[in-house]
Amino acid sequence: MTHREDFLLKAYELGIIKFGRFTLKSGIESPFYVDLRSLASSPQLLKTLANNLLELVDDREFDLICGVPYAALPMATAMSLTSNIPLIIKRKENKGYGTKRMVEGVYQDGQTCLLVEDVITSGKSLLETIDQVEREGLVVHDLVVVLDREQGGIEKLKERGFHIKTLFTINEVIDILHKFHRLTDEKVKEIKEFLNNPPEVIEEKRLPLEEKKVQHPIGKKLVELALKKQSNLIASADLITADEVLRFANEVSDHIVALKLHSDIIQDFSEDLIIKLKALAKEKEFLLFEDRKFGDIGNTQELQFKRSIYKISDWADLVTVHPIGGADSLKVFENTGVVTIVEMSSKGALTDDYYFSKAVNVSENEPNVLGCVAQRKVGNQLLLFTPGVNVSALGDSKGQQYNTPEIVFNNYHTDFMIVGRGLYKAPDFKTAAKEYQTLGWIAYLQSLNN
Ligand code: 5BU
Repeated sequence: MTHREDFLLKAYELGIIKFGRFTLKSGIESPFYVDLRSLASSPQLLKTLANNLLELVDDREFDLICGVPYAALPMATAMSLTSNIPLIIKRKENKGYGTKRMVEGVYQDGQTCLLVEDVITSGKSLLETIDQVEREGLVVHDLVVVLDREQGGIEKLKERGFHIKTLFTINEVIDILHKFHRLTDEKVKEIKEFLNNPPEVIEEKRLPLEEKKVQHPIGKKLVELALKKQSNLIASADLITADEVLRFANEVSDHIVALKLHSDIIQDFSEDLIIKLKALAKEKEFLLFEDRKFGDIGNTQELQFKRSIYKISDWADLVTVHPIGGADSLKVFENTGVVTIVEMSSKGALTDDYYFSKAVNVSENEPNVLGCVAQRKVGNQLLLFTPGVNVSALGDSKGQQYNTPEIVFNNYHTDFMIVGRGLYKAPDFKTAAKEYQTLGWIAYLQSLNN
């Protein structure tokens, strides 16, 4: 018996793989179920496993080892103890209390880290994990995985340039268990059939804009404009004088579906500016979007919306609102389309998973909410707006984090990208807007086929 076989049989005794009928997270019925968490119950096996995993990457260099809870956490800890490479921990979920970071431990921007995972299936969740780890400023090149369920994950990660090694494939595990009479011929046949023809996971597909379930008239208008202009670009005119805003708006107007303002940063804001912007918006067909980020009780929001010197209710087609004040606070915006902020783009934002899911829920049930701002998928009921898009920077020194149009359309299934400095810091506003328009539209079309 080889060392590998010996290890596997002992691990099998611990219960790392069970046979029967199991409904997986994806809804698929599987004839086996893998759970490597029990490996931690045998210190000897865990040590052997740690050594085996380290051997897979002994030609590689990295500063940190990152364990992904729960199963891989003791493995990564054991690897760290053996190799003296410091450990960091990727949170499973940020539940809404305690620290806001997704990765815990001592680390610095730019450090490289080896990611340790228990099982890889399609690779999708591992890619999400990598994304979250890299968002904390770490660099991932290397991954080790204990078990490959052989459903395309390895290929997907290799294609993206990752150096990924696995200890066992599921077929190998089945063969070893068969060889040592832990599985009958019949069971092996059933499992192999399942492995050779894995049932397809039916994911909620990204719907093209025209098929999104948008009821709100402003939402419909926005979709109509996007299709007509072939643009999903919203320009953020974060400029501080009326002249600058107007010049910018004029130059980008052919390429955008909406102009987003922070009216309270415009030092000489006046009714005249609004009259001119409204005329331009009408002529060039775009909407006016006030990024006011209301965040109060309904009554105060109503006053801010209607009675402030900016008279937002007179001109804004769309406004942003933090749904933090609860569903009723969203009802005061009359016919203006409400875009809730369910997640922010900045580093360390407190809009974690817990807040996000509750905020999406409130948004989906409020008829005057047509969409939301987030950095991840929200489903097909809401239009998704994503800021933090820039093709030539990763972020700024004040916490902003950037993604490319490819990422936001393909990975987050966003509907509209919001670009500020990528446009108004460009030497030529019009050329920049045209470029972002093209990049955004191509990425959107690509994302429909993914
Ligand atoms: P930038 O220059 O592209 O970083 O500007 C982004 C704009 O989007 C800016 O007006 C922000 O206030 C706005 N924004 C954001 O960046 N991130 C968020 O999560 C939200 C709004 Br909500």
